[in-house]
Amino acid sequence: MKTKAISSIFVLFAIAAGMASMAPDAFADHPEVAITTVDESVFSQTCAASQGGPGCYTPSTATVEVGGVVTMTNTDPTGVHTFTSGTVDGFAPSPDLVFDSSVLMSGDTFEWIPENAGEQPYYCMLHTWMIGTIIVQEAHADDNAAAEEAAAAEAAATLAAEEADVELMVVITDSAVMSRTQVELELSELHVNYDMTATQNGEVVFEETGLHSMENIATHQIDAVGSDDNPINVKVESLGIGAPGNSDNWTGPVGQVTTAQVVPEFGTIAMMVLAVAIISIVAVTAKSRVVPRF
Ligand SMILES: [Cu+2]
Repeated sequence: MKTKAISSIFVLFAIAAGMASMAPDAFADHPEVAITTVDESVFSQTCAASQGGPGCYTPSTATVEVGGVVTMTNTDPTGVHTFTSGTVDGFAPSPDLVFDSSVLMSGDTFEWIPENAGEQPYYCMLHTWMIGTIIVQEAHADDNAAAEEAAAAEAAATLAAEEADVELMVVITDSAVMSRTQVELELSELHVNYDMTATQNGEVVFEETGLHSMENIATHQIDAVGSDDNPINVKVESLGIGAPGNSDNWTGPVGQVTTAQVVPEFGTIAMMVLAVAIISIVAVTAKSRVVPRF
């Protein structure tokens, strides 16, 4: 449990450090920007932010001005990629039709000239773990007055986003299935990212970080069964709400902890097994009665 808390603090530091390093960049002069693909991202997902990587496009967050040129090049020698505007939920892409390079062979380039300021997400149609963001700013954002204005607008937007922040409710229920426990999380929001830990007698019986639930219900199997004497303690810690791997854009509470003590009732399957077992015992007892005793 202690380790968990410490690692969450590290995550917070990492996010804060990431934001700090991005801030000065956001107001620099970017009439044009070049984006490339990470080598071997065709078959390796290790570049993906959701896997702890730096992102499968370089840079994964690029900044450009309205009217500037974004040059997108497939520099990955091992295969084909696309730069397609829109978002990906898990493996389901939602193109927004702002731009689409279509399939780029290795070495091919596609250009896009943004017309409107704002954040433009994009992904690879062929490898949905490849996602990136282009931040389009009003031209002359390097001008001091404009930069201050932009900073003020961003601060206001951040405040508005915080005020509009969704509340997250997590309900933990469970049932014993054979010799395992099925924990069901009922989440008040879609696309919740979270860590889940379960301990029994102080021992960790389940620990997974960076989980994502697209639905309002998520189920997890724990290789242990709780009892009144030996309950399982389940802890769910929210990391934010949003598409996996895109933690910069996540909303909602970070570090909200929901705990539950799990002492499962027998699940349906366990009941059936128990019933069959009782019937067999009765049958065996009945049979053994017929066996003549000497
Ligand atoms: Cu790709």
